[in-house]
Amino acid sequence: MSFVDRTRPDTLVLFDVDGTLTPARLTISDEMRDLLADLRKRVVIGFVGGSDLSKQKEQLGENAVDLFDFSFSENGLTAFRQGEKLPSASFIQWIGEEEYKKLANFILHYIADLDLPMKRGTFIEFRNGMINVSPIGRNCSHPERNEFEKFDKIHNIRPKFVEALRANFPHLDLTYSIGGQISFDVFPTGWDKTYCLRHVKDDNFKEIHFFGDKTFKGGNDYEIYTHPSVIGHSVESPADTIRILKELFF
Ligand code: M1P
Repeated sequence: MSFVDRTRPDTLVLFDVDGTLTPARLTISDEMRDLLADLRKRVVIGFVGGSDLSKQKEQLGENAVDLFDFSFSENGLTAFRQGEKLPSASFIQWIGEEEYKKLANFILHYIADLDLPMKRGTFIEFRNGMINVSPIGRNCSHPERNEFEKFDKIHNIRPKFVEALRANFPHLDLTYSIGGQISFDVFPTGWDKTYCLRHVKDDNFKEIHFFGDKTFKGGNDYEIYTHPSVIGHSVESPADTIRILKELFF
């Protein structure tokens, strides 16, 4: 299916989710939803986030996949084009059970030895295309996640954890990406947000725009933001995204 109903059918605009379309882990505003619906009359739109689809639906709405032409969860390891699921690759198949077991055991031991003000549950979230590691545990409350983020800024819990993983698993070609507030993603090198670009190749877009807030080196938007085929836009907040969209496309 092509995009001939758009005024600019050969332009694709991709958005990061947290900090770009919504505040971190919170829901999309009516203003942003309406603007995207208008934008979709002009160009082709998609989202690409590190989170899995269930979290993205909490933020963008249960019908997230229908509101966008392309939906990319886990950097595009789970992907939809106009509501239809595209083929995906699997982290566990890539790494193998034996290596994964060693990695998971190391992570859980490391967290057991961490002295944090609080710990909750779900320290490793096993996803299709990556694992997500959270020292405090993913099922902490919203105030607890804000508190952990502040604590981490002072004590560098996550950067030190990532260093320990790099030192102990040098033979695994893994990337560790601190994209949110309480966790980091672990995936094979190359399975960053540029992974999603392979799903849009056959559409031969003349322009691909990307909006993200973590566009600095080390941020989880950096690779796609600096990709040679992509026009990158660095934003500070969803309000900033709205401002730039209005300037560029309306
Ligand atoms: O989208 C950015 C990140 O959002 C969440 O991070 P956190 O829970 O730490 O704020 C996670 O879903 C993470 O995988 C994702 O990269």
